[in-house]
Amino acid sequence: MRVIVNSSHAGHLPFECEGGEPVTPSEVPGRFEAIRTALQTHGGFAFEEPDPIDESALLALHDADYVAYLREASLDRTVQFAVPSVFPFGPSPRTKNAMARRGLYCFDTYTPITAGTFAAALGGAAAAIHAAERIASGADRAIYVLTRPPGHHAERARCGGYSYLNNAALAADRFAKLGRVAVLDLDVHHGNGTQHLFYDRSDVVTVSIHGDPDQMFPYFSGFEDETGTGNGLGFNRNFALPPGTGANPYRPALEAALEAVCRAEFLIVSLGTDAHESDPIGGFKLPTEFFAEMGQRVKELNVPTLVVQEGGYNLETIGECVVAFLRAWEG
Ligand code: SP5
Ligand code: ZN
Repeated sequence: MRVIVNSSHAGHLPFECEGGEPVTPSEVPGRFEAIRTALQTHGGFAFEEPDPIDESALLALHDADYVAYLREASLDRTVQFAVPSVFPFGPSPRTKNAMARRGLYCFDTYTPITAGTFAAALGGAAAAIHAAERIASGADRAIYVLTRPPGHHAERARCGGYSYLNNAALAADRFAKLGRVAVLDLDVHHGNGTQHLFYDRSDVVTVSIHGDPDQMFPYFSGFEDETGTGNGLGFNRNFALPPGTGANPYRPALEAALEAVCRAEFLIVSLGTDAHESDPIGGFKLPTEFFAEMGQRVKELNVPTLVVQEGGYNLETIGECVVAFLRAWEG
């Protein structure tokens, strides 16, 4: 299987602030290394770098002023970590003040902009777009995109949840020019960014299985009554499961989600492995074998598939979960 790797990831070294306190960051470069090592050890994966993309490729889904903010905040080294202290709610703020912009373009304090953030995020978008182009051209039937930071929480003009640019959504938007698209989000956190970007569109079906937002991040999005709006009504599905969910209660949600995406001509899987039983922040109880089962069920849909890495924070098990999922496409 072909793997498109975002080597620019390594410059993104986050700091994580929770409840006003610094906590050990979860979204670290070691995640990428652990997955790559597991894929190499398993064998059968061909690694490839993407061609660089121009920033303008992001504007299909992200606002130009947001992209400029990410670039400028990464270049501005008067602070080590750009983290919001104020969130300017209300009518569009008239100030261009740096402090106001941090909160204008971000919805949490988990998602700092550091010196390497923009380059790392841009590399992830390049990897996803490159993979989409290979699948669209028929060069590959399935591709895995190995990247960090993740993307599925990123909205049109807001970062959050360790995500800056929505890699999976950028790939989906490419595919949408060619046929029916579905995004299946298996990260334990709701893919709020992906839902938001396609909420009023019928050409990209968005389906997410995740921890109940009443009890888990991102809290403001991911409820089951969010089904789309306007032309997109009926084209978004959420499966919100309680914390502690294991394989048996997860399986019916998976089957319903597969039914919702099976008519797509192009499929994108936002693969977080943070629903694994060992994950330090996920709280679900899926064993490694269940990742193999999920990969197998997705493969059986027999749709060209782009698997994009999202979350997953246990460095000891993230690699085996990804390998288990991708094994279905072997040989
Ligand atoms: C892509 C993805 O999985 N984003 C998840 C963002 C969740 N952020 C909230 C995590 C709160 C956990 N706090 C404990 C931090 C210890 N490192
Ligand atoms: Zn997650």
